[in-house]
Amino acid sequence: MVLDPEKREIRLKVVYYGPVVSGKTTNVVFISQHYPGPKGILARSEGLRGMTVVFDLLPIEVPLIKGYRARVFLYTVPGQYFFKPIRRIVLRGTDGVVFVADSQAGRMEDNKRYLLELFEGLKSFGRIRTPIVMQYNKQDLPEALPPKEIDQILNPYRFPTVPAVAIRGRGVFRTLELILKAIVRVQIIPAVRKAGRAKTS
Ligand SMILES: Nc1nc2c(ncn2[C@@H]2O[C@H](COP(=O)(O)OP(=O)(O)OP(=O)(O)O)[C@@H](O)[C@H]2O)c(=O)[nH]1
Ligand SMILES: [Mg+2]
Repeated sequence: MVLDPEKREIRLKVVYYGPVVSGKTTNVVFISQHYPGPKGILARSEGLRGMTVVFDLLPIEVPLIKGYRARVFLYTVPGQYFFKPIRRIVLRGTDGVVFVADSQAGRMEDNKRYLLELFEGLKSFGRIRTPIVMQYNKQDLPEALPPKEIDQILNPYRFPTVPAVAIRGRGVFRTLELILKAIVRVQIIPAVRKAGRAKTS
């Protein structure tokens, strides 16, 4: 996070993380098409069958806190396994993570593996306390497990969860709202207070 008290500006990074074809890009595409506030252009790096090869990036402006202009940079990681080093690089400096899990029963091992990889990545940057929101995507598919069952498998940590059908936009903005709220609570409010104290002392 960058907080500039002179310009009254905050810059944040949110990363959509998760296994291959879980729907990370679909989330960001939906936001780019339907977000009503100010937004930039979605930059996509599309490879074979639409799979991400480096990252996607969408900048949006969100009224997060009074008196500050908050610019939020939404990134997705490439989910194909061999892009692990790229996922690590994209994760650097993130203020919050949306973990997009694929709800289908057969994808639980993959979800677990990527969640552990995410923890490993955050740990390597000393950021293990980064806020995380779990999105259980593809709830429309016949093989999808109900959110409560997925919680038992993936979420003993009790991160906030959102069931979703990203392809139809279901759950997409709710997920974004939850991760931004968590970032405001954990990072922005303390940082704004600190900046205020620095000014008055
Ligand atoms: N049925 C269904 N399909 C979905 C849903 N969300 C995404 N998809 C489809 O799943 C496929 C992969 O979606 P992407 O958003 O490209 O997945 P990704 O996580 O960005 O994949 P990588 O970039 O390879 O990591 C696409 O064909 C999407 O249309 C959903 O909620 N339900
Ligand atoms: Mg993608």
